[in-house]
Amino acid sequence: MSDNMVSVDSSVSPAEISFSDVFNVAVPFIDRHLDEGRGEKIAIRVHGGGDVSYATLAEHVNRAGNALSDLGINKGDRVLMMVKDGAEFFYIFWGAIKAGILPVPLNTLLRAKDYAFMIENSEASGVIYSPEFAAEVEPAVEQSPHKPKITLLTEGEGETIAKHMASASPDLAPVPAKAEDDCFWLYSSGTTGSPKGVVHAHKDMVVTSQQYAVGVLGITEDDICFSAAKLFFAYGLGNAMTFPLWVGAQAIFYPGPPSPDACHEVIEKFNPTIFYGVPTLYAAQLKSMENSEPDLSSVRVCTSAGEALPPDLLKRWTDKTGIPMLDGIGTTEILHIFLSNQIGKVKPGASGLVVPGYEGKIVDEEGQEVPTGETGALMIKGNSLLKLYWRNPEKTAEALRDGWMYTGDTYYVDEDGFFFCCGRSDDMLKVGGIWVSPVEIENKLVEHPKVLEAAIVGREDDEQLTKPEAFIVLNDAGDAGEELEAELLEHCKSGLARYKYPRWFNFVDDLPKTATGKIQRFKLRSN
Ligand code: 3UK
Repeated sequence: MSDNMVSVDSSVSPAEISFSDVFNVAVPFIDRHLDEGRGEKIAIRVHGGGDVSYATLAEHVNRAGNALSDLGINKGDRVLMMVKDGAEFFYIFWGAIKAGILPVPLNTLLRAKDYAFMIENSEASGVIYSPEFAAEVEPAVEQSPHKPKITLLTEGEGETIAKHMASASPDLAPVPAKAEDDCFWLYSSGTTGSPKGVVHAHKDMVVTSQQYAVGVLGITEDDICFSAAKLFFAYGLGNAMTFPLWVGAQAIFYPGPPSPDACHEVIEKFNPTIFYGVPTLYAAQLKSMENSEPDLSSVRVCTSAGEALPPDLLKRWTDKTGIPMLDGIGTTEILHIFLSNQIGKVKPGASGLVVPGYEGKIVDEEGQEVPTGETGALMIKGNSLLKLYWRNPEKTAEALRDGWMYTGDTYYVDEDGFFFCCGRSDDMLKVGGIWVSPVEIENKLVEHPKVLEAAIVGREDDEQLTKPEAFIVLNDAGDAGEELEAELLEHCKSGLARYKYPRWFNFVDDLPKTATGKIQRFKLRSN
């Protein structure tokens, strides 16, 4: 095989994927489309913005890669991206990879404190951010003891990557790499402790695209992809970037918050064929459709991930729209979905079957596989697992066990091979598909002068979707009441990412604890 090639043998199931010895993944995802005659085809359409062809995409990727190198960013360096959905995200992400630099897309809903940690932890050489996020990114760069070589806006006034790209060369040879080499990072959070840098290799995006997008969704170059989940989530990154680029399809972007009405407007305007959402959004879309009748007929399939899809929500969605919805579970560490329902093979309440190419098993505390129908820890094997958590050998060893990934999810598998989710084995919550650590909200609450202790647990709302509930011990029980609730709500919202606040408050006399003083959150859960 010549350099930078990947070959897929689909005559066998699961398809066999092999890589050339020299392999930079930017070539098959970006440059290949020019060789295959897609230069004029529109790759990216942005609501309220323009269209970008595959030829323009390839040129801007080269310019971005050159601009980063010209600015003194070296091979292997990390560049943090707090970048909104749109073409610039593609340019920076792929330009970095083509130049051998590691892009690290970050959740754009985070706060300065979170970014300061990530700048320091990754020892980032560069920080590139959309103007919309300046208020959190700029103080983070100030606060961090580690100073990136460059801090650049994507566009607008002042020093921007766009200006550097304009004067950079439009030609860039891919930096030689290997399929197993570090390619990009994402950050993942845990119950306690700080977020962990998840290191992915060049091959991983090929594996997820081929195994899930082609294997399960049957994606082709005629598809048009629209993901309500943003590009900085592993879910969105696959949905709207790697999957369409893998087959030469088209992606649609809406740069703002994905409200139900905004999603409906985008679907009516751009006619996507695949829509990727999360249960919380689907529930809100159904609510909005009580008063409106959006035309969703372009969509041939929608996917649900990030949190479990309640069977009732699935039923109401299919009754109302007739569009098949596939629940599937993925993780940042495995990069995308590894258990999924399939078109024509859906069991309500199940996360689905193992995606061909992965292996799944349920084990007990000793690591022994349990019989069908019994609950245990979900373990996954496959070719897109993280290489390691950056500078965290303990967590890496906990997660990767003899080539299997310990997901932290509790599951059972039925006689037909469908996997059913029974919750997390830690106290982490998924709220609207996004990680929420109970400890982080608890710590914030305890910062309030009237709060002595706090515990956060997940509680299902009337749509069976998990939201945070607070149990609070006050210094002075007499302060309890609606006024204090409002104050604590504001306190959380002002210091934490916007989605990390309790939806219910309970003032209690004490919290259940172990002999060693650890809060027993499971005793507070009502479901
Ligand atoms: C939970 C689910 C039940 C589960 C993700 C699609 O969510 C993604 O990645 P994260 O790292 O979170 C992973 C955790 O989220 N989860 C995700 N999907 C489901 N639980 N049913 C589901 N369908 O606890 C898992 O361990 O944020 C989703 C594709 C790529 C992803 N990274």
